[in-house]
Amino acid sequence: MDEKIEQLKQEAAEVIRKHAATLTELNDIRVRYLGKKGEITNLLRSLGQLSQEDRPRVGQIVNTARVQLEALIAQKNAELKARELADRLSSEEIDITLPGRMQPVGHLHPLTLTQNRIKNIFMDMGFTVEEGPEIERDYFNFEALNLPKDHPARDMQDSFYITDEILMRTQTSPVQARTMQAHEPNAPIRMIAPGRVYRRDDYDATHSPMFTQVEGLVIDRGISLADLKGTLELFLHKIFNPDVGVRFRPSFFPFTEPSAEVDISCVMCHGKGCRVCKGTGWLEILGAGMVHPHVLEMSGYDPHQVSGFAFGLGVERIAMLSYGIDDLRLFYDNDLRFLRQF
Ligand code: 2NM
Repeated sequence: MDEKIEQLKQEAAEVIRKHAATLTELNDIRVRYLGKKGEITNLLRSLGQLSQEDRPRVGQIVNTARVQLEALIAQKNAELKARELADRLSSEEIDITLPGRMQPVGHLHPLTLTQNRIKNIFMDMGFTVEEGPEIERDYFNFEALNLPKDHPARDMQDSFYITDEILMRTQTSPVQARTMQAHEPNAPIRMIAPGRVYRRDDYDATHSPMFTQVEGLVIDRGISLADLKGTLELFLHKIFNPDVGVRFRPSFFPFTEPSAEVDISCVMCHGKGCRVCKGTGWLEILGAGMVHPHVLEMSGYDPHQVSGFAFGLGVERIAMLSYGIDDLRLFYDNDLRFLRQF
C-alpha cells in the first residue's frame, strides 16, 4: 500500500512537470488525481478497508501526498499564468516608435491661385474686394449698366434666365452697381469684384458656360484715362512680368465711354508671332473704359462731380497664359493628374 501511494505520487508529479503545457491541461490533471473521483481521492476513501492499526499511518501518507501534489499544482499554475501573460504582452505589443500614417494634404485649385494673385495685386493698390449674388436681378445685371431691355447685347441667347426678371449674372458688374448704391452719393470707390459668371456658350477648348471674372471700379473726383492706363499697366506688369508690352485699342462697351481693349505682347513668342497670338504678336487680355456718365447717374453718382474707370478680365485666360495651358476644360475636369501640378 505504502509503495503504491509513493508510485502514484511520483507518477502525478511527473505528469504535472511534463504534460501540463496549459492551464486547461493542468486542471485536467488536477481532476484526474485530486478531483471527486480522482485517484488520490479514491485512495483516501478506501482507507476504511484497512485494519485499525494501519489506517492512521497510511492515511497520513496519502494526505501528505495530496498536500505535496496540491503544492506542485499551485506552483505549476503560477508558472503557466506568468507565461501566458508574457505571451500576450509580446503578441499584443504596440510599437509606439512607428511613424503615424501620412494624411495627404490638398492644395488650392489653379484658378483660385490665379484669382488670389490678382486680388493681392489690387489689394496692394488699396482696392477692396466686394462680392455679390450669382443669381442676379435683370436690373443690376443689365439695366443699371446702361443695357436697357431692347439693347442688342442683351440677346436672350447670351444669358440663363430663371424668370423674366432674374438670371444667372453674365458679368460681375452688377456688384459694382450694388456697391455704388450702397455708398453715399459721390463717395470714392476703389474695388474689385471677383467671381463666377454664366453665359449661354458652347463648351470647347476656349469657351465655357461658366467662367471666372474679376472686374474693377475706381470712382473719385478727377479720375482720368491716365489713372486707368497707369493702374492696368502696373497690374499687367505684376501679373505677367515687368517687360511685357501693353497696348490700348479703342473699343465699345455700353457701360463705358470711351472704351478700350487692352492687349499684352504674346507671352509665348514675345511678340514675334505664333499660333497662340495667331501671328499678331499680341494677346487680348482686358476690357476697360471710363464709366459712362449715365451709369454713374443711375446709381446715384453725379458725373459733374466725380468720374471713374472700370475694367474686366477673365481669370481662366490669365491662368492659361501664366501656366501655358491650351484647353480651358482642364480647369473643370477635376483630373488629379492635371491638378497635382500646381
Ligand atoms: C469690362 C469692360 C469695361 C465694367 C464697367 C463697370 C461699371 F459697373 F462700372 F459700369 N463694371 N465693369 C467694365 C468695363 C467691364 O469687362 C470686360
